Amino acid sequence: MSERLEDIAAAMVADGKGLLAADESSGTIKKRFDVIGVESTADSRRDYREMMFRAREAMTRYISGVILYDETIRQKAADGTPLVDIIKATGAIPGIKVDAGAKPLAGYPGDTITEGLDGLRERLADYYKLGARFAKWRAVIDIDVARGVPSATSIGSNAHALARYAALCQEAGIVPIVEPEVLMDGAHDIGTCYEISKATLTKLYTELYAARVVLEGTILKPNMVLAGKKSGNTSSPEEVAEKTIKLFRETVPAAIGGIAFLSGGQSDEEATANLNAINAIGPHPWKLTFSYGRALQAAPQKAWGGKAANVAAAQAAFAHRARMNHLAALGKWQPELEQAA
Ligand code: 5MM
Repeated sequence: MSERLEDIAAAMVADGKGLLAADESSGTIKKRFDVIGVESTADSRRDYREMMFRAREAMTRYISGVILYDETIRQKAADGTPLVDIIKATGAIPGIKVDAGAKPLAGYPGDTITEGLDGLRERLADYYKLGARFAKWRAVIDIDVARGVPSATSIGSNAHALARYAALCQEAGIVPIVEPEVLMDGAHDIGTCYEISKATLTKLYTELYAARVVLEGTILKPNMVLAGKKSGNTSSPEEVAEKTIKLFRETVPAAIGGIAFLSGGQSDEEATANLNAINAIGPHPWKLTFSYGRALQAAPQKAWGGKAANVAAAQAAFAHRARMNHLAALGKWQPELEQAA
C-alpha cells in the first residue's frame, strides 16, 4: 500500500467502507463488559477484539481501518499471531488512539482538555514501527448552556492541541484523525448543537492551517448535528442530514481526506439511518462514512457475552452492522434491511 498520507486517508474512506473504533481505554471497555457480565482481563479483551478482527467477510468488505488502543496494538491472538497482522491480512489499515484522555480544564468547571502531547513524537515513531498508519485524538466538548459550557477557552485549547497532534502525526508518516466531539449528552436543542459545532470546527481549521497541517492527509471525525439526549427530542434523519451538511459546507475545507463520523451514543439503527440520510442528499465535496465504536459493537458484544461458543453469532451481528453502515455510506440503506435480518 502507498505510504503517502493522502493515499492512506483516501483508503480510509474508500467507497462503502468505514472505520471500526475499537480503541476503548481499559476503563471504557470494562464498562462495556460489565453490561454483558464479562470480566475485563487482558485475555478477555483480546478474545473479544480477535473475534471482530477475524470476522473475515465484514472486515474485507466493509472495514477500511481499525482504531486500536495501546494494549491491543501490541497484543497477540490466542494462536500467537499479532492482532495487527490479522487486521492487515483483511486489507484493513491498523490505527492507534494516541491521546491520554480528556481531563478537567483548570479554571473552567465543566470543560475538559484532552492531554497527551508530551512525548508524542517518540510514541508515534513506536506506533509506526508497530504498523499504525493513522492515529486518533479525541477532544470532548460538552454543552451545558446554563453553566457557560463550553467556554471559548476550552474550544480554543482543544483545537490547538488537535493541531499540534496532527502536525506531529504527519511528521511521523501517520494520518491524523482529528476528532472534536461535541457531546450529545446534554439537554440542548439541535440549533445549539449546530452553533457549538460551528464554533468548534471554525477554530479547529484555523489552528490546523496555522500548524501547517496538510489537509489532504487528515480525516475529520465529527459528531452529527443532533438534539441533546436529555432534551427529550429525537431529530429526524432528514433534519440531521440537512443541518450537518450545512454546517460542514460552512466550516470544513473540501481539501480534507474525508469525514468519518462518531456515533456518540446514538442507537445502532439511528446512527445508520442518519449516515444514510446524509449521503442520500449528496453529492458532497467529501466522502462521508462511519468510524463507529458503540454503534458497530453493541450488537456483537451482546451476542458474544464472553463465550467461545457464541463467536460465530457475534461475528454475524458485527457483519450485519458493518454491512448496514456500508450501505449507509453509499446512501443505499433502507430500514427494511434491518427487519429482514
Ligand atoms: C470506542 O470508544 C473510543 C474510546 O473511548 P475512551 O477513550 O473514552 O475509552 C472513542 O474515542 C471513540 O473512538 C469515538 O468517540 C467514537 O465512538 P462512538 O462510540 O461514539 O462511535
